[in-house]
Amino acid sequence: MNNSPVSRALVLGFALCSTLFLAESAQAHALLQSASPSVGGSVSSSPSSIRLEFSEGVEARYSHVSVSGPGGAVPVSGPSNGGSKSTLTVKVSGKLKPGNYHVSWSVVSEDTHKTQGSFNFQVGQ
Ligand SMILES: [Cu+2]
Repeated sequence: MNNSPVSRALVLGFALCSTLFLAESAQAHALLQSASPSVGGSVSSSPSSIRLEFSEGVEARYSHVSVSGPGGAVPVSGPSNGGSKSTLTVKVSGKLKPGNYHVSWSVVSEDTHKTQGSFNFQVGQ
């Protein structure tokens, strides 16, 4: 049995970290709930905007949404909170030609936590 002060300190440190980690993961973070166009889905024609719905309120001014497609980066304006604090919308400038598009988002939720992710959607068949 190793019962030295050092090993006890290590055990205490580990227990403290575990507790903090559990407390942290129990808190709500803004996760993507749904999107329009839908995650992994396809739309028949170019969308005029892209809407992301999160699990909690997000700060539009500290959040970023970027879109890229067959022609490279897609010019978008926003994001802004559309309708509710948990929704972010970007307006698409111009028309998206058929192909695969990639949406990357990073948001700061109302509890100041940062989360990020990405998804794809398709325009055309
Ligand atoms: Cu959080």
